[in-house]
Amino acid sequence: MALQATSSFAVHREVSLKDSSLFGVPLSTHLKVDFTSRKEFNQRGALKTQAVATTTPAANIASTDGKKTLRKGTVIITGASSGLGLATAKALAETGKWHIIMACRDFLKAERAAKSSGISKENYTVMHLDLSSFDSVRQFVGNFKQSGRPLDVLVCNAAVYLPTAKEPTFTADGFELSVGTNHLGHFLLARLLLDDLKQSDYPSKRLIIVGSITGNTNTLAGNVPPKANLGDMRGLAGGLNGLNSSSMIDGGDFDGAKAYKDSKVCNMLMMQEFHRRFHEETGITFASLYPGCIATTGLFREHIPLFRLLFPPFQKYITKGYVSEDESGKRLAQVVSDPSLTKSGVYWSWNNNSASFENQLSEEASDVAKARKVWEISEKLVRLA
Ligand code: NDP
Ligand code: PMR
Repeated sequence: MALQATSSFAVHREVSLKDSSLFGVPLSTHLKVDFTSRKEFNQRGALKTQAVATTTPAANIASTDGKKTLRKGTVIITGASSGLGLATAKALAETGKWHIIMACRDFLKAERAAKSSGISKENYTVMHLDLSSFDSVRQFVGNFKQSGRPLDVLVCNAAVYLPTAKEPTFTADGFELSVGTNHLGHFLLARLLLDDLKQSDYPSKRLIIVGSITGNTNTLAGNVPPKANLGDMRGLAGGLNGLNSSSMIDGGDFDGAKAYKDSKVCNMLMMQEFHRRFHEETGITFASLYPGCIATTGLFREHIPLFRLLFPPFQKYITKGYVSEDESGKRLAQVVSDPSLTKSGVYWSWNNNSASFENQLSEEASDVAKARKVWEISEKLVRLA
């Protein structure tokens, strides 16, 4: 078998919702391969790899009439098998101007998702990436590099959210799963692909890390307990392994919802630290965003059924923070390709008329010293330092 909002509710003061509960939930609580490593499955199901040599095309290609046209951009989107990532892949594919590398942990799910979204074959390639394993991240990067494709935009989008977990679970390398996947996996990926982005001759090269309102305590949503708080990062420095260190960044007891929000703070801090370290030298645009509350996605798969039933109408009719998957995909697609969104170091949000604006991050999510510290500790954890 050959396999080839937003927040019109944003408030700039602390709101205590410690004792609230909602919906009975206590609030405190792969390979279409046109690249390098051409992978096929042999009859026994094992992967074979053949090298296929390709050259990097220049950004501007002279057409037959002598006019220069822009080549297709290449964008890697992690977690493009559902939700925001898939909707973004669809929106970009529809323009005909992008080739999307769907970097996903489940090849068949991604292929099916691409097909059922109507993304045409020539516009995407599914490549295997499991962010909860550093080996997988390195293998993905190796495969991508061998493909000979340029890298114009990288979108760090994939995430897990484990709000009902009583005990922590861990990545292949022994880090608490939410921070290990959402932050550390993406941190390693982005660091390993930075040179490829740097080498791109595309008019605007970008590294986008998806953030969220719930990691920002300068908003009402960010004040729903448990609140994000990295503390002095003793748990992160200890390796988040739950053995000789806490599984939580701040050293506290495990709380899945907080671990997710903390991971989003790390995502937003890392976008800014990349900007400070590399924007001037490389010309890469670093950006984050809150796409709106996409209450119907797979992100909430681990939540209790009642929450999944009531969360969409609650966001639609009460907070009015709800956004459809299609609309969120258009928003992220803008951050990927809109010529007016080239400013670096920005956290984008959209108002109720779906107009983008530069949003303000919370004090912690914009703390320069914390960003440096998260960077330095994370470098050690992913074994880059
Ligand atoms: P989904 O669950 O629909 O999408 C998450 C994606 O991440 C899936 O494709 C999933 O793969 C993938 N993923 C999870 N773990 C891994 C892993 N170990 N390796 C590779 N891929 C993995 O959720 P959303 O679309 O809602 O979330 C996308 C982003 O949007 C996240 O960063 C989230 O924090 C952010 N966000 C979401 C909001 C919302 O309201 N939904 C609001 C604000 C931000 P698989 O399909 O195999 O499970
Ligand atoms: Mg929240 C003011 C508006 C607002 C917005 C825009 C969101 C977004 N939420 C808001 C308000 C509230 N929420 C209020 C007032 C409550 C308490 C009644 C509330 C509760 C709540 C819960 C229990 N909200 C949640 C949860 C989740 O489990 C979600 C979460 O925190 O995931 C980490 C969530 C979210 N609310 C949002 C958004 C965007 C989320 C989910 C996702 C995310 O940050 O990725």
